Amino acid sequence: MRIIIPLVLAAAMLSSCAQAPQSSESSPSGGFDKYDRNSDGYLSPAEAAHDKELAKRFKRFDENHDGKLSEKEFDSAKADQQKQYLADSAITTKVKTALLTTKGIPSFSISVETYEGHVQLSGQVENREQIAQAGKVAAEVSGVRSVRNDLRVK
Ligand SMILES: [Ca+2]
Ligand SMILES: [Ca+2]
Repeated sequence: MRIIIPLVLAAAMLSSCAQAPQSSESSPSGGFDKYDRNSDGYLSPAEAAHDKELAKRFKRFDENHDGKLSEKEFDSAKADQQKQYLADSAITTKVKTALLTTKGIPSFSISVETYEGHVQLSGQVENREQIAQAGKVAAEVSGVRSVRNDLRVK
């Protein structure tokens, strides 16, 4: 019994460790300590580099231009990332709805992805007219900045 209990504990710890990255990614802000590897209270460009979204926002959110992100600057960058993610999700939903409510488009065969307002359509449809029409419908949705139409005829 003495052996079994620590094993169960170890298994529980392992499974909670495995879940940790997932839960921290879904939180809108926070996780600063995870990024601040040398624990100096700031993020250097190198520390931010492994997170593509954070690296992209580094300069814009370094408000005092000291070449590093404070926790407050980091929180602003993460909040902006979350805002962008929600805006993109809303656009994806609107495009899907527009496709669904347009007659003659096999909307269930079309997958929609949005990144910073740029929409990508992919999947297989029956003919070239459907490809053109789906692209047109997507482009007309508000908030869409561009459409990459990767639809193919079956
Ligand atoms: Ca640091
Ligand atoms: Ca700064």
